[in-house]
Amino acid sequence: MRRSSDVSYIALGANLGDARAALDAAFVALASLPGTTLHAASSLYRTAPIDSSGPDYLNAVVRLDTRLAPVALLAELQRIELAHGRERPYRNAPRTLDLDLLLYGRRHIATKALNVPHPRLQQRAFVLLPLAEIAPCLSIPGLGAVADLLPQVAGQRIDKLAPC
Ligand code: PH2
Ligand code: MG
Ligand code: MG
Repeated sequence: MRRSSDVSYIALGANLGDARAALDAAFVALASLPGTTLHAASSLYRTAPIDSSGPDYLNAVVRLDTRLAPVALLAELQRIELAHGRERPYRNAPRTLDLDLLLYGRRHIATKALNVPHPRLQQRAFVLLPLAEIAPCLSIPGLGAVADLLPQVAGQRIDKLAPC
């Protein structure tokens, strides 16, 4: 495990089964990762599927401060997805749980397994709104201020859920 901590942001999404239970369990699983602190969690958002199908999604974003290297963190995200019955029958299929590594510090990573910043981040209200909620002053490497990206996704349906 690496010694110093890095700030990473993870997008959570689900639209099959009990999506709220899956996201609640994922918050706990992420907070329990080795060398990792859950620093902030956004509200839950109900969102229209984008380039996907099935029921509305529930989405959220968390900030993790982690000593895990990016590839180790990705492996942990995939392990949690699998523990929640994630299947991949086709691209963007409805899913029980999706955990996407959006940002890892100010790193640019382009490998077969991992692309950071997430390549479609700026096209998606279900990512940008929860991200802006927990990191309103964030500057995204290569894209600039998160607040400046919001107008581009203003047409997408997204509703913040009440906390209880
Ligand atoms: N995830 C996708 C594709 N489309 N749409 C919504 N609303 N929420 C998602 O999490 C989502 C999506 C691919 O991961
Ligand atoms: Mg995704
Ligand atoms: Mg994914």
